Amino acid sequence: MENWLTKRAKLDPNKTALIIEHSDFTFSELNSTVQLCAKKLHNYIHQGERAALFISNSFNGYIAILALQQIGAEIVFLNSRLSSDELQFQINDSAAKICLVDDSSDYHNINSVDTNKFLLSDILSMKPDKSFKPVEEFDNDDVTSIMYTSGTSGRPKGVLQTFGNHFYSAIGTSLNLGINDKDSWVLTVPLFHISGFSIMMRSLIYGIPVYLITDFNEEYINKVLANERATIISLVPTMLKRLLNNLPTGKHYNDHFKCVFLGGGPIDNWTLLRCDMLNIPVIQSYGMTETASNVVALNFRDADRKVGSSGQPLFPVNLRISNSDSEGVGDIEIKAPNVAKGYLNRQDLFDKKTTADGFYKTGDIGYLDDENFLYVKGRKDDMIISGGENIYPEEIENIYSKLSGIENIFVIGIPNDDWGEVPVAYVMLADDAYLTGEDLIGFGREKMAHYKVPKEFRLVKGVPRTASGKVLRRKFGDIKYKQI
Ligand code: S0N
Ligand code: AMP
Ligand code: MG
Ligand code: MG
Repeated sequence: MENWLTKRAKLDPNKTALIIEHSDFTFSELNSTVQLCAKKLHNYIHQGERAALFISNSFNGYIAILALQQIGAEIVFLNSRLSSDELQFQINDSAAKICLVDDSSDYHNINSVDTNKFLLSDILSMKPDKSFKPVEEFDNDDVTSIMYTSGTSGRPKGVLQTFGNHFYSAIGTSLNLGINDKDSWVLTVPLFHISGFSIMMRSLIYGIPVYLITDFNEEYINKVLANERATIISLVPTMLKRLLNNLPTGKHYNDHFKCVFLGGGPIDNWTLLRCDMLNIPVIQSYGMTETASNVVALNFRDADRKVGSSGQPLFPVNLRISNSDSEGVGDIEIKAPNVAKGYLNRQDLFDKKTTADGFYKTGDIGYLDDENFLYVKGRKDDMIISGGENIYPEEIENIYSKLSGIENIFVIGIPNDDWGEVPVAYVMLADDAYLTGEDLIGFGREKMAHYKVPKEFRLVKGVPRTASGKVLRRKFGDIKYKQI
């Protein structure tokens, strides 16, 4: 396909592409700004090389992403909440040639990472490489973005997302939502997650404006939704609840507002009911980093009738339930052109998650009703979702087991009103050890993203196990413990 940005700038030069606070940019202006940035970046990074990005949802971050695509460099998206160790692993694993750092983000943790770092503001004041030419084509099979995701064993893996993945994802989404040229999308989910980056790609593919929100501030976002001509906003459940709790009484969103596009984790029926009472349409969706955003979503016709369902598989998506029990509940498997190419350096692990007939095994459990609507029931593994961020107990346990004084530690998720779930730890200390909760929290905050640090440490003598010794995390509710 022709380069999406230059193509869109030709098709809709004068249409608004990006709105950020009080400034807006047409596709033609966006294109010129991006091309200039690409010329400057081209002094350091070339086609086929990899650049890591440590950015917040800023204007410079947005431009840098698009500029790297113009160069034909692969973008390694770093989650800005990660610890230095976690960032260092991803920089090394991806062999990123440079790391671009946003001035407006809190770059404390990236500072101590050993890599070839550049502040975006410094790049922007550099001399352009006049010989630079943008890539002519975005090839369906070319990787454009890499996003790391954890798992039950080992270190996080870089998910390889191609232009084709993003294209089919955008097409499936628009066929479902019925996007037209009057639509616009509010981008407040992080750009470094597929929830956020996919909105940028949709903007180019559909030719619609993005309202870029730099910081998640519920009051400000409610004002944008009330006063601007914004039609869609992507949110995770935690964000939606915060918006509802800050909605001025009786205040509705603007007349053109179509829906909250909700994803990233399960939502409770009470919140959906509140939205219904407030006349805020919610379109639930289901998707993941490995499928370059949603693969299943509700539609406007059925949203009220199918409360609790994530919707039907999108047009390009083939979804099936395998190994189902007598109630039809089983493993959710997906075959679609938006399923990622694989895991960087760990194709073996991706292959293990792919069936012989080419379906991706999501690790999620659910069922399809008689009208093919999906109900997600949970996960096969013990993954915890806190505010849209995934936490793997095994990862936390591995880090803590290296702390002297800890004999054994197990992490589980417990329900939490704000975050959906939060991690708590069950700890067995060595005989002569003395560790306070503060020590344990302090250790965790150094080593891992703060959202992964258990909210509570519960001192126990042992944990429930099966006869064969397998830990029964689902029985932890019965254990007597002392909080430390
Ligand atoms: C909810 C958010 C905004 C909360 O962040 P906030 O309030 O801005 O935090 P900070 O001010 O930075 O920090 C304050 C304290 O809060 C801690 N903290 C931050 N986040 C979390 C968290 N998630 N859990 C627990 N604690 C958290 C900070 O650590 C800090 O504490 P201290 O001071 O102690 O450090 C933020 O978490 C957020 O942006 N969440 C959303 C993430 C997200 O987008 N996830 C989705 C990932 N999945 C996908 O992308 C696939 C699905 C998908 O594509 C999709 C998803 C949603 C909608 C649409 C789609 C789609 O298909 O298109
Ligand atoms: P990530 O790869 O970080 O985007 O996480 C994707 C995971 O979030 C999925 O595999 C599911 O476990 C979970 N998830 C996404 N959407 C939903 C949903 N609608 N209901 C329940 N869980 C969801
Ligand atoms: Mg904040
Ligand atoms: Mg996640």
